[in-house]
Amino acid sequence: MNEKTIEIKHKMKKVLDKDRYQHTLGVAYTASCLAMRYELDPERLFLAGLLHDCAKNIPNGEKYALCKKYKIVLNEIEKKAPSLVHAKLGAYLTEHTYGVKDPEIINAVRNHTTGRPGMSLFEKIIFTADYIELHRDQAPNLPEIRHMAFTDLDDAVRKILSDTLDFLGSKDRPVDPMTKQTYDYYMAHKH
Ligand code: DGI
Ligand code: FE
Ligand code: FE
Repeated sequence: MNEKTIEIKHKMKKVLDKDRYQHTLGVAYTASCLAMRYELDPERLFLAGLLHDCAKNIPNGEKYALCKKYKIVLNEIEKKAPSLVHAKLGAYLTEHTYGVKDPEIINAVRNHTTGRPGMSLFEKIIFTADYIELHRDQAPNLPEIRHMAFTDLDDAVRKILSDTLDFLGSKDRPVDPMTKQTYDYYMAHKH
């Protein structure tokens, strides 16, 4: 691993709590395995996995203050649901605080929570690795989705989105329009 990756790993250990850091390592290793499967650069995916939740442990009030300071535009749902904000804020910090200029990495961090229609392979790997890594144990259908991730990544993305929409519905949480648009896109683009 190159110096930059090791430096970012040390920084994430400092800014994340214990469980979040373990999840982060899980995403990094899972994303690098998926990169091997789909013939992308495993270390680049490892670095994206390390950074994907870099803004997660910032207190909610501070998250919103930082978005204002950095002129990050939030939609109406993001303004009300703090759990969504770490994605866009994390993309900004990836570039400007952690100095990672690789646009694929920045994009993958930005879109890792809601996905987006027409994700790149790189983005789909981070989106999926976040959901299936080893420390995840609450989501339904994990064995099936873990298998799909290595056989048909788009099927995995579809199942993650439909299970996420079911989960949000069951909790009466507002759905980000991007989550719904991503779901509609992948349902309309089956192979
Ligand atoms: O940051 P992680 O916990 O690793 O995972 P994540 O970035 O996928 O964030 C998951 C959280 O985001 C989870 O609490 C569900 C929530 N979420 C995902 N899509 C939506 C959403 N919350 C709302 N309100 N609306 C969404 O569309
Ligand atoms: Fe996240
Ligand atoms: Fe995550």
